[in-house]
Amino acid sequence: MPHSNPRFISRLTRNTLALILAGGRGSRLKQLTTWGSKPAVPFGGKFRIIDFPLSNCINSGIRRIGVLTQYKAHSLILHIQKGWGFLRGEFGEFVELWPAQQRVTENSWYAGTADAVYQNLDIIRDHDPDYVLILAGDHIYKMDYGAMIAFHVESGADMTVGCLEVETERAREFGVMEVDAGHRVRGFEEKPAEPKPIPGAPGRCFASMGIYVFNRDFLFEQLQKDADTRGSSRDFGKDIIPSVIKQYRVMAYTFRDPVSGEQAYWRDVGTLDAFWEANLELIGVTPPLNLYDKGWPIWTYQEQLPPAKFVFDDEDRRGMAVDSMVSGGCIISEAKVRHSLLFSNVRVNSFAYVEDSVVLPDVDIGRNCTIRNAIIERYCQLEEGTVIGLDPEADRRAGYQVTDSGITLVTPEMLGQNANHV
Ligand code: ADQ
Ligand code: ADP
Repeated sequence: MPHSNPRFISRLTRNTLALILAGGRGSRLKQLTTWGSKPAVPFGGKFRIIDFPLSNCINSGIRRIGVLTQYKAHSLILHIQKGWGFLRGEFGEFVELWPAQQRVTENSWYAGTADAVYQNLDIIRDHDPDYVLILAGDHIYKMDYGAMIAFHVESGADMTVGCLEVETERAREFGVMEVDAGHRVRGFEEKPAEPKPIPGAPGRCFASMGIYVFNRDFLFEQLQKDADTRGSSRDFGKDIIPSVIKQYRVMAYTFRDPVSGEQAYWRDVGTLDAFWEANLELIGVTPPLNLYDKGWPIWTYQEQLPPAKFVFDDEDRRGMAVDSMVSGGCIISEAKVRHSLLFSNVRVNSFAYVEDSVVLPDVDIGRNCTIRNAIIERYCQLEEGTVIGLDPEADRRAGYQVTDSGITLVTPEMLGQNANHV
């Protein structure tokens, strides 16, 4: 089978152009996206969410990548300019930023995801790829796209949709597909009120991951057709997929862990609770997402920082972190950190206690602070003795955001502080 021939796959990935849709705000992340889009939100100590699809492309051998930006793209643009410029132009490799162009009419902004791609059609045409891989910039997962593109080609598809099995209760957040025994998509509903379960698997649905492989010409035709359709919201999930499945060959590729064959790790960290949980999950002894896997490195941009430092005077006043991840530039000085993830350049000062918390970069936690079940946004300066996460009502009175499950978000604005938001 050509499928199992790695040369065959590398030929496919080399002729693929990846487009990462990085324009969404992700408003459910509340104040975490006040200053930037969801793909730019920090994750896992030293990464940003977009580093995952970008690294997946590089690791899959896809080295022609356009990042489509829109909403508050400044920090995303800086991150990509600083960190992702290492590809070799002379080999035809690139990561390019394609900002919202407003090219179609003077005053129309991107409507939906399909419009974002449509507005860049002439750039895509110039690159002349065989396949276009459309990705979301806001999911955390490690996936070899080569296998999906090979599946697409071997099954003779016009378009292939990446999918996962999810529980019916969660399926309302996704595009839900009906798939026949030959993996062909027979039905598709975007965010249905009553998701159709998988036959023979009650309680489970096929959910679209929002990632697609298109044959180039088919993509061009369908985007043009959609652009000419009055009333279309110009969205792959809402408009394009439901309209093409009847006439064309649209296949479903199920994303599985390549080793175990089981459901693979995939997270849409779209809410504060999901963000908190997905970050803290990384700490475990056998985390569902292994960032230490040399076979699938996650690349990022990070400034050079000194090592994390733990300062103590004597046994009772030790600076320590246990069951935690602590990034470069952190100093834990006579303070205790338990089951927490500290991003870069966090200071935890004497007698402070941090537990079950996610602390974003450049935060200063003052002496005698107690922080639990919290997300502390970048640049917060917590004054001496601040208490967070012990009493949700007190947190709300203090102006913090508390989720229904009791995670407290604190941002510099809530503390009356100005921050440098880059
Ligand atoms: P959603 O995630 O709700 O559903 P959407 O909000 O359109 O879809 O975002 C998809 C991706 O595109 C995100 O990465 C977002 O940042 C980006 N994006 C959105 N509009 C953009 C624009 N105009 N320009 C650039 N980027 C843009 C989608 C599918 C569902 C599927 C889920 C899986 O529609 O069918 O189940 O993804 O999460
Ligand atoms: P989520 O559903 O993850 O909470 P949103 O509701 O913010 O995310 O996003 C829904 C859609 O609206 C996305 O396609 C996103 O790109 C778009 N969107 C949200 N806010 C803005 C904005 N300020 N400017 C442009 N597009 C936006």
